[in-house]
Amino acid sequence: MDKQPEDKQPEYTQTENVAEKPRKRGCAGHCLKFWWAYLIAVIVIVVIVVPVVILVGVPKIAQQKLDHAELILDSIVMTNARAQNFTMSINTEIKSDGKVKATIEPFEGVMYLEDLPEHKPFAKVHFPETTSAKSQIINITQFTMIDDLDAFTTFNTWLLHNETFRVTVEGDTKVHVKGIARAYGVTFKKTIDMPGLRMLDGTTVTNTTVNATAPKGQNNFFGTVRIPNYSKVAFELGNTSFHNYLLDKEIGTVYLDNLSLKPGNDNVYPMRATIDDLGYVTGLAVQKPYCDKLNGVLPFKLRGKSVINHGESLSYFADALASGNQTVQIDIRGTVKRSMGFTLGCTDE
Ligand SMILES: *[C@@H]1O[C@H](CO)[C@@H](O)[C@H](O)[C@H]1NC(C)=O
Ligand SMILES: *[C@@H]1O[C@H](CO)[C@@H](O)[C@H](O)[C@H]1NC(C)=O
Ligand SMILES: *[C@@H]1O[C@H](CO)[C@@H](O)[C@H](O)[C@H]1NC(C)=O
Ligand SMILES: *[C@@H]1O[C@H](CO)[C@@H](O)[C@H](O)[C@H]1NC(C)=O
Ligand SMILES: *[C@@H]1O[C@H](CO)[C@@H](O)[C@H](O)[C@H]1NC(C)=O
Ligand SMILES: *[C@@H]1O[C@H](CO)[C@@H](O)[C@H](O)[C@H]1NC(C)=O
Ligand SMILES: *[C@@H]1O[C@H](CO)[C@@H](O)[C@H](O)[C@H]1NC(C)=O
Ligand SMILES: *[C@@H]1O[C@H](CO)[C@@H](O)[C@H](O)[C@H]1NC(C)=O
Ligand SMILES: CC(=O)N[C@H]1CO[C@H](CO)[C@@H](O)[C@@H]1O
Repeated sequence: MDKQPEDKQPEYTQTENVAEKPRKRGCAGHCLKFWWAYLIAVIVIVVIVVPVVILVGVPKIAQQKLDHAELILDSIVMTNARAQNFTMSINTEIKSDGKVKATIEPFEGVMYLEDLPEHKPFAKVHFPETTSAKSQIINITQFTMIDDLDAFTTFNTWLLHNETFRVTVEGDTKVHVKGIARAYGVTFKKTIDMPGLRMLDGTTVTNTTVNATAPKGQNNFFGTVRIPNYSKVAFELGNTSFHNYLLDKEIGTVYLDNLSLKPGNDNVYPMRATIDDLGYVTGLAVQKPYCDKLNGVLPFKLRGKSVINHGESLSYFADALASGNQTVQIDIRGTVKRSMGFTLGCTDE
């Protein structure tokens, strides 16, 4: 077996040594003689190879190009929040290498939390027709039904709790490659890293006043709340209330009316609260270490209680807000001083 190629090689070299002209002449004669063989070869290429490329190669490339494209989330805005539906605006950018000219048919994509194994969709997004341009901005505003309340509540909970989390957008569509009449089925699947609200960390309550003469059950504590939003999601919650704790004891309810949160630091709302036992609060403020080391500042905790928007209870926000506590430091000594004009000291003094 080894010898055969060695034997053949000189033969081949010989034919190569023959001058170019005779070879051409040979070909002309040969081509004329075997024109039918060439015709068959061309037909075979057209009938078999081209369809194979079109049916197998192009769709593979189309899917690959789509897989390599990048989906960038600019913002999500949730408005008109109702118990079972809301309006979602989702602004995205799709980036690709732009090398294949193609259009992608409009399609419906589902959104789910990548890191939960069930991959239960919490929303559907209607993508318009897109192209394979290098960069394109896709801003979608759509009415959105909440088909799976549990999944949507879990999404809101993750959004509230996490620093970042992953959301996947997935849908089947068809791609039209320029110059080919056929449309190819492809899957659009992109996972994006979404910054979350970090449990509203950094929330501050300032400008606080207390009304010690307000009757029981009425608002007796007021202030200004500033809530940072580290996420890219803006949402309208509505009239919200929170359980208010001081050292594990529930002391009353905090209300933030017409609350909506947009990305950034600019979420400033008047706060009102009904504190059932003001004596407990001031009593603690005059005890060590609060009265000395902490200058009369007390750690209050807030946990979501209800979210009412245009008369409808939004459980998907309320349950998310109820799933964790946010601690806020409130200057009780300053509050009393501002409202009543005297300074709380330490009981020991
Ligand atoms: C959206 O929700 C509201 C309130 O729950 C309801 O009245 C309305 O019919 C819903 N819209 C659609 C299109 O389902
Ligand atoms: C899409 O939304 C972005 C903000 O996310 C905005 O800057 C841009 O102007 C919008 N483009 C269109 C075409 O609406
Ligand atoms: C996001 O937060 C939820 C609720 O606290 C937690 O169960 C989940 O593991 C977090 N996911 C990530 C990716 O951090
Ligand atoms: C302080 O609170 C009062 C009501 O208690 C409000 O009228 C005022 O605008 C607040 N000031 C700031 C700077 O938030
Ligand atoms: C405190 O509450 C009482 C009863 O609601 C009210 O009459 C009074 O004006 C309030 N005081 C202040 C300073 O707001
Ligand atoms: C919130 O804090 C209160 C009081 O300390 C505690 O009873 C409750 O279990 C906490 N809830 C969560 C979800 O952490
Ligand atoms: C809340 O918004 C509604 C209109 O959306 C308005 O009528 C109402 O006065 C607002 N309430 C507060 C406390 O800002
Ligand atoms: C919040 O409550 C006030 C008073 O009841 C009401 O006027 C307002 O419309 C409510 N806001 C929303 C967003 O439902
Ligand atoms: C997108 C955006 O504005 N994010 C902001 C959310 O809030 C935090 C804290 O206030 C800011 O640092 C982010 O820049």
